[in-house]
Amino acid sequence: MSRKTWFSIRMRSAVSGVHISGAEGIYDKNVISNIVKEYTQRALIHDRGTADEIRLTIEELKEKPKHISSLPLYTLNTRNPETAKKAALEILTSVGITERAIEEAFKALDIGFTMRGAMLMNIEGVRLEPDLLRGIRVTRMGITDEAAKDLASKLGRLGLNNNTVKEALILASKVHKFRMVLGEICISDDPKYTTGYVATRAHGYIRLPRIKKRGVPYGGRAFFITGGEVKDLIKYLQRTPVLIRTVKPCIGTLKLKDILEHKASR
Ligand code: PML
Repeated sequence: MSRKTWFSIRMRSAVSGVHISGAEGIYDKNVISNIVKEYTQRALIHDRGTADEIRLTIEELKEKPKHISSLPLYTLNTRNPETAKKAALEILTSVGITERAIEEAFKALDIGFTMRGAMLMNIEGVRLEPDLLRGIRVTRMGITDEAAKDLASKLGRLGLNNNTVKEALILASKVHKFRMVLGEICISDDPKYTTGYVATRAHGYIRLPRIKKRGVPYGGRAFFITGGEVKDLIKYLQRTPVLIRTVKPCIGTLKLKDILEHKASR
């Protein structure tokens, strides 16, 4: 029996050199042309503008994707950037990340431009990625068709069945499968999208509405890491193909105390 061939399809679009949208997934060969059409449309009709440059990469995977489950998803009812930051501090310090590191991450995310990839920080806030301007871009992740249906239905019940939430959850689920990663904070660079998230393996993916003010055109991601070889982590984030096959619960709004008391079982 021949082995199934998977393709990683990645899209990045820009207007006048400024990034406006991106998408990626792992797909069967038969659907490549449909996905190319879908991603191209997405770049052309993005509400941040019509792309004048669309880069598509279609690459056969030489390695069989690892199957993983998604992080469970929750939403906190944070009312403004201050309460969102306070929640992020409480959640991330509860897994051993220092306040200093979290403050450093918030400062770097508010510096006024968006890096192409994520920052890697140790739990004291020291940056560890080799290129401090580009960061580390997580790639080669996707979701099986069956899990995608399940995720769409779970998110649909919460009114959250959109590409932004799905793709961020898939990315975070890949990242947190690697034991060196203790936590993550993410703020969208879309000026109209004000919900960010923090994630840990212990708590899951926790959405933080109103983490930034409307109109702010930058954001980014920071991964807090501990122990192990940074180069192994970078190789995993950039090159190891991962497919979500099981979808953990997606729950509506919870209180911070519920999140802190109830750690996810993975
Ligand atoms: C991004 O642009 O990749 C960040 C998306 C954050 C999504 C947060 C959410 O609504 O769950």
